[in-house]
Amino acid sequence: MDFSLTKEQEMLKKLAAQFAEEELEPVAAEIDAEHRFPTENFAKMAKVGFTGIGVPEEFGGSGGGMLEKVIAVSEFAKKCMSSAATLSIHLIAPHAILDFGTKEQKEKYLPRLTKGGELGAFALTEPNAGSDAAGVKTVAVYDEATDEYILNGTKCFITGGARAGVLVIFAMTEPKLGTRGMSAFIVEKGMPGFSSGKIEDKMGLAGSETAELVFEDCRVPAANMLGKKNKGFKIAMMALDAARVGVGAQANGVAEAAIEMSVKYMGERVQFGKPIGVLQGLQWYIAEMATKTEAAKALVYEASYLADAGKPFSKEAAMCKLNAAENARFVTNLALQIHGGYGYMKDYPLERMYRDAKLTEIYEGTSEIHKVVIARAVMK
Ligand code: COS
Repeated sequence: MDFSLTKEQEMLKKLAAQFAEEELEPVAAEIDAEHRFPTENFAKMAKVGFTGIGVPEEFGGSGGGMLEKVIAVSEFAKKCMSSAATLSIHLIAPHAILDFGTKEQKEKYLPRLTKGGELGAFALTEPNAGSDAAGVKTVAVYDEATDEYILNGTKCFITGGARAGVLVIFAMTEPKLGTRGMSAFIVEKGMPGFSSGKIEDKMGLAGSETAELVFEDCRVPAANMLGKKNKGFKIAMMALDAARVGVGAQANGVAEAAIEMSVKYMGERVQFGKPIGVLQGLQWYIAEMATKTEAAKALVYEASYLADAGKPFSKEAAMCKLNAAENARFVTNLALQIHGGYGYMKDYPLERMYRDAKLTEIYEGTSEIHKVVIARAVMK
């Protein structure tokens, strides 16, 4: 497998790195401290075309595929994990609409989510349906008189949910059928009966916003069903496969940045009359951090390659996310250790990166769920 980037991908990498340095890094600490979603940065991402990655130009997108998403998200994560997560999670909705939507749905919603600058959200999780995604209790009942579905239920932990203009949400259309009774819907902000509730106060990724969503007799036109009736669970799983590669990219970006910071610090910090970089114990930390991160990147690239080639990649998505997330926690922890007391202080970005990295082991499927997915694929 050849993972070398094309000229266009190299240009994208450079553009994303520059954007991250000029627009994201300057506010990264502030949005973390203030738990503020940087609306202005999302608008800039849309202007440059990042919010349309993976969507063809005819729908307002910037083209490209999974690898382009990985490149941009990784570069963002080096400077601001909250912004990388915002982009990565935003892209789930337009990609699901592109993959499963009708021509009308694509024409109506994709331009809004790409160059239009509206945030997208993906709402599957509920208070009692986290790892057990089939436990969704939100129901959608068809009203023949109006050709609408009436949605009732509550979603939780939805990234960008309170701000999103267009959301892909999941509800049971035939609850007794379990995974075969779930359907996907495109819901718009402002639809009567749809509101947002509690905004979560999180340990990390504080510059991305996590909301509860409430559906009370929310009427959604039947034309907004995404994909076929009762086929929503597969849409959710396939969207999550792609999303997990995005989390792998976030994890690798933060790990790469932590290594770079550690190497720099080891050259500058003098103890016992010498830079601490001469200490072999710390050099071994760097060797391990770098080796594991290269391996994690290779797995993310492999999953991207398979996805872009139209081949199955569920197992590889789970593997790359599991591995990259564990590595991001491992690397940010050691980087913080190398920085000693300074690493623990808010003056340095490492304590934020450490808190942010932790979430990659939890969201878009916990590490334990990925082991379930991987074991099922390997042992089938
Ligand atoms: N792609 C396509 N189809 C898939 C799939 C995938 N990645 N994973 C499962 N399916 C299909 C199965 O083939 C099966 O199809 P049939 O009904 O035709 O047999 C159906 O979906 C049900 O699959 P399964 O029996 O494996 O479902 P489970 O209830 O056992 O759940 C796990 C599987 C645990 C993997 C799933 O619930 C999961 O991923 N949970 C984590 C959810 C998550 O990541 N949440 C994060 C937040 S999202 S806001």
